[in-house]
Amino acid sequence: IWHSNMEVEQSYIMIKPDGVQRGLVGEIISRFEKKGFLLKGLKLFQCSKDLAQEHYKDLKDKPFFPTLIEYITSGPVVCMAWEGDGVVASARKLIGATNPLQAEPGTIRGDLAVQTGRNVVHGSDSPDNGKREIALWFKEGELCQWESVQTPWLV
Ligand code: FUP
Repeated sequence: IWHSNMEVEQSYIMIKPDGVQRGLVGEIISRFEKKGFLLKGLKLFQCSKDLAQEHYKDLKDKPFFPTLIEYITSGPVVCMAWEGDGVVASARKLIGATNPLQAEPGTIRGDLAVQTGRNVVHGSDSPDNGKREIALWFKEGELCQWESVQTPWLV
């Protein structure tokens, strides 16, 4: 199966400061690895208020927006670009509902989190937002073009 890289779906997945500080980085990354998506970008990163505000711009009128920005900028986050057919919707299933108390057991939030405002991980909500967020959080040259040797088993 051939497809140009531009057409392959990508999701921006981010381990939020609570996930980093609680030592959940390996646990969270491994769920996406085991599922079989392809890791194209990865970094530990302290983000600015401006970047956090741009990332969450659709929520800027919500009452929780200032708290959300404070939370996301409170410490380093792990930025990831994951690739694969259907990765955006699948990652959201792996992540679980926004409110961790409503997230199913077996999902990241269902297993590892309690509060909406401390829900350990972000995942893009559409392929277009995946593109937008990856462009926002990664500079040119930070993403790697590679193919996993597992790929023939997984597609
Ligand atoms: P999600 O796509 O699951 O990350 O959820 P949203 O885009 O709706 O919300 C983004 C973030 O805003 C959530 F991860 C946590 C925060 N939030 C609150 O703090 N309170 C709310 O009532 C809703 C969202």
